[in-house]
Amino acid sequence: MTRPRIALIGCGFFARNHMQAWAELGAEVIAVCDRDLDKADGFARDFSVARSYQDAATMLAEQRPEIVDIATTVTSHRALVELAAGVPVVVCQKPFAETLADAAAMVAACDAKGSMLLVHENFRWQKPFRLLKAAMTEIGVPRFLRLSFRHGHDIYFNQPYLAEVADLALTDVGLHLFDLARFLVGDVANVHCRTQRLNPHVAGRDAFVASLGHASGAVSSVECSFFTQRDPDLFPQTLALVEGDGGTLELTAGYRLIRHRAGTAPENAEPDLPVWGARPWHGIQESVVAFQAHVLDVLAGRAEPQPSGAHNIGTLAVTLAAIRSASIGQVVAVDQQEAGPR
Ligand code: NAD
Ligand code: 89Y
Repeated sequence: MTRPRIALIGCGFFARNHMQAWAELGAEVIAVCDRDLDKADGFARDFSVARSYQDAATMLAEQRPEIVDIATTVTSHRALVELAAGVPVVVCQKPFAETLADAAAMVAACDAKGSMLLVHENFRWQKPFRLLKAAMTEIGVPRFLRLSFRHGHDIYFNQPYLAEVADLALTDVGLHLFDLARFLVGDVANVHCRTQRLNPHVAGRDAFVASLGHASGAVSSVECSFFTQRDPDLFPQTLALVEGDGGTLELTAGYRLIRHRAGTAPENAEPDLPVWGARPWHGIQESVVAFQAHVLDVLAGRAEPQPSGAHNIGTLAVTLAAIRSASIGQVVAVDQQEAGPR
């Protein structure tokens, strides 16, 4: 089979992981683009890419890729996804959109042109969560989920723009956690959320605690903090506990998957360190490889998008409901029409 032609838009901090993962998978990035041409030229040099561009429209018209990998920040997503519609597979980084209207427009644009749209939602592709999801067949119907992402890692060093985001915790990692909750337990009907602003050096609310009511009647407790002082620091691990009718599973610090059953030893769920990776980011980097392998499967017709843009509208709806709940101090219903398919 010939190697699919991939074009990447946005040559910033996180896109380096995309590029390394495409290389590890033997996939060919034929062109890269950044509105800052020096960055695009730098990527082309570092990753031996034939062409670099400053303008995404020109790149797409000249290169006719089969996959467009959009690795820019959220404000550019709608225009770039609408531009890319018509390419067989379009991948957009998270946060997918700032509003449900933008997200719906992106899904509609891709549907109209026959493109498959995925959101680069890699937390569900992390090894601990792949294992946890598989193990859930052992515990019956899930009734309670706890997810906890709490650390003090200096995320602002690589991603300085995060220091200016008003609802930082909810829109940067909260949406990953809400996607995990939907992946593990199913649709969310309503949410109650409290936010905190803890780090005096950042502008936004950098911690939250949310209680999710699932359509099934299950309940999730989801929390995130970017200002937790502990040594060793847990970044970027998400701790989890799932209780089902027939048993309990837990992901604990140090990437251990525990089956709370007599005589069962913990399973090592630590992601491999990619040859190009670095600790502690391997927890995320390995999932980029897993997610992008899935994108290749989608292009080849071997898999359905996980998650699709349409599914991610529902995750955005939960995130926006959590922001509203925190601002009004009440439980907020997640409109099921806006919540999209599972
Ligand atoms: P960044 O600012 O370092 O890089 C973004 C790049 O996109 C910049 O170089 C910018 O010039 C370029 N760009 C913006 N608009 C463009 C346009 N219209 N055309 C061409 N280039 C354009 O940002 P980053 O830290 O790499 O983050 C990118 C996205 O990745 C963010 O949305 C962030 O939330 C996400 N991210 C995801 C994960 C994850 O685990 N999934 C981790 C980190 C970051
Ligand atoms: O942007 C965030 C993400 O998606 O994963 C971790 C991160 O890089 C910093 O919080």
